Amino acid sequence: MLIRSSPSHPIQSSEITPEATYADRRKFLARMGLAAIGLATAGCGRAAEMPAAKVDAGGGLAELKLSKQTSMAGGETQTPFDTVSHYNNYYEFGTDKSDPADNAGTLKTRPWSVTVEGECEAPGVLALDDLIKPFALEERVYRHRCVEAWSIVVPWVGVPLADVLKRFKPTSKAKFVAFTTLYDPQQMPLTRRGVLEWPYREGLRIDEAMHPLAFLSVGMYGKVLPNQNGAPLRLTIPWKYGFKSIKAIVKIRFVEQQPAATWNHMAEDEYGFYSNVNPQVDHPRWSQKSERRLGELFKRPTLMFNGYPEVAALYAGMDLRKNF
Ligand SMILES: Nc1nc2c(c(=O)[nH]1)N[C@H]1C(S)=C(S)[C@@H](COP(=O)(O)O)O[C@H]1N2
Ligand SMILES: [Mo]
Repeated sequence: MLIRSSPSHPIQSSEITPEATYADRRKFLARMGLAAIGLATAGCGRAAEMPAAKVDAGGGLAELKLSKQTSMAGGETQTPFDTVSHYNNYYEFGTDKSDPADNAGTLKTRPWSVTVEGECEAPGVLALDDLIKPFALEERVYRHRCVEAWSIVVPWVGVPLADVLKRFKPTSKAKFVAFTTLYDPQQMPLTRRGVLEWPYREGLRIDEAMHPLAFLSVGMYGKVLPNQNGAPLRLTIPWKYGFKSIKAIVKIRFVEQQPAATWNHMAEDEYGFYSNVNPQVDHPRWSQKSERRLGELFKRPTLMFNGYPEVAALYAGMDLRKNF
């Protein structure tokens, strides 16, 4: 997911295909103008400080107690923890794959609170602990595929997104759910370079968000998430390209209209709102037919919905070539 951040930050080389080198530079610069406005007004989205969460009581990489473990990656070999925690996309902490592991230590993940608002009967600002505690933590081994055509298999720890969302009693007007990452230039100094529109935003249609596979992760490999993987709370949507799985969530908003999502908003011709993994729809600049599992030499064919056909019913009647 490499992009041209400014004339002084040329495209950086990477072993995989860059996710977003903008073909239309003028369009991109216009977008950066919008990003500058975002910078000026940022900070408002930050939730108030709440008591410390206890999911990571040991501090750092504490062990998590699991209620159940489910392999949902067809028994495929898990990618080593070291790979998953040192090959990341998290542009708030730099655009090289090794940057987040090097730089995300400045993110303060405790205390942490999440604001839930919009079209729901029970909005609120909850400490992470209060948001997650009512539910038994489970482990889900999921395939995870980046739009850049690399993939990993990860044992995530967390709770079904639907369980968490239902507590807030979304109304019939809640057609979509919008998610926002923390935006704090003190903790994320590299965001001052621009690169993306901050805060990072993503969205799901409500039925996608309520699908049993949609997951909110607080850990991986039995431990609390490393900062670079989205601590303390991130989405894990296994049938969609990785950029839908937003990290460091501070706000969840139920909305009536399709919300803006960062990559889709910056380059809608390259990153659709739905972004279901679909080997039949190439990215305008590279094929999506195959992918490289990190650590493996040869590419493998990419599977429709990333190998999760149970989500197909969500898209019945939709043209998935247009709604890519
Ligand atoms: N806030 C935020 N969330 C983000 C990103 C980001 O840059 N910022 N990158 C996305 C992309 S492109 C991918 S592929 C996944 C990577 O998750 P991982 O580093 O845990 O593998 O995070 C997604 N979530
Ligand atoms: Mo990605």
